[in-house]
Amino acid sequence: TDAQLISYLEFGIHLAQLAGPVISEGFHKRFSPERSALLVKQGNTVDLVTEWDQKVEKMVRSEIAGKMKGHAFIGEETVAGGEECDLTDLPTWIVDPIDGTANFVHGFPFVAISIGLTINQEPVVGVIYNPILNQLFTGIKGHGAYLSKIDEDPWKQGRRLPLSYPHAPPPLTSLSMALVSSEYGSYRQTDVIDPKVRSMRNLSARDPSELSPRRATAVGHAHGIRALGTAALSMMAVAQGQLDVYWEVGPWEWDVCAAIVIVREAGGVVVDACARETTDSQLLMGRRYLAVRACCNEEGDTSPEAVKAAQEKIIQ
Ligand code: LIP
Repeated sequence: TDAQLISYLEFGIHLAQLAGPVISEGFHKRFSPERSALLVKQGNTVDLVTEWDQKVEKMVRSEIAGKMKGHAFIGEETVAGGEECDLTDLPTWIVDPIDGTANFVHGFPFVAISIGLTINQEPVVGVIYNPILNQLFTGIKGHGAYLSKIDEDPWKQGRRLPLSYPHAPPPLTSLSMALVSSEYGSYRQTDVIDPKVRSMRNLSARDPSELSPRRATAVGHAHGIRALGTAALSMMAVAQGQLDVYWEVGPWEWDVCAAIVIVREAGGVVVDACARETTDSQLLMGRRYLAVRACCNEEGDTSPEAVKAAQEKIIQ
């Protein structure tokens, strides 16, 4: 029921309130003498895990086990530790304790805990909290998405997403006006990186056939490409209307579960980046994501042409 979903969102905010101070403490202590203990795993030299990722996940997981009987849990560090975590129809908390771990290690302040809830394998509640910038993003399926501070009531004191400054951004009918975000990710084999580089080239390079102004506005290159280092917060930039498009192949369900709810509740779309037809469960577990901001066209929806254009530019 709606009341139940609201109580799950409140519980998600409670988890963010517990985790926030621990993440902040780690972030600010990272140059202290104990910093040598910061990295706990470096099998893949760019897929970083710190003692704070593990500490936060342990804390959140035991709080869920204690207070949400019968619910399941999927967490980045739990899976990394070798536990089987299949997605079932049970209410399932899908958590990345620190999304943007490389940012955390380097002191780039885009780090967040991402807490999603699925019911019947469908993302229904999302809570994303960046404790460094004190930004709390929340969403419930069918009830809108909000940006607030951690100690505020999202509905009474928060701002509904997408933000408008004070006017909504214009419709996004092609990529030629878009600010696009993507990532190289943590798999750096050339056969993974090369197609991403080609997609970025397609998005940014100016083709001689695009020199005529008429054609340039139809299919031209994007205004710019950004890489924030966190799937969750990149998608929150899309939800706010600050970025037009986010796409990435490679993130996991804990990076995007909460963000899928929030982007959609902010009027945007999240679909398979390779244009496959998917159920929500296949999308969530599929590791290929394309999010496009709301654009308030005549129908009030994100234009299907913009989504199609993005998919065509990106697919290799
Ligand atoms: C990271 C993502 C990032 C992606 C990395 C990684 P982590 O999550 O948010 O966008 O490019 O591959 O998955 O490891 O910082 O939790």
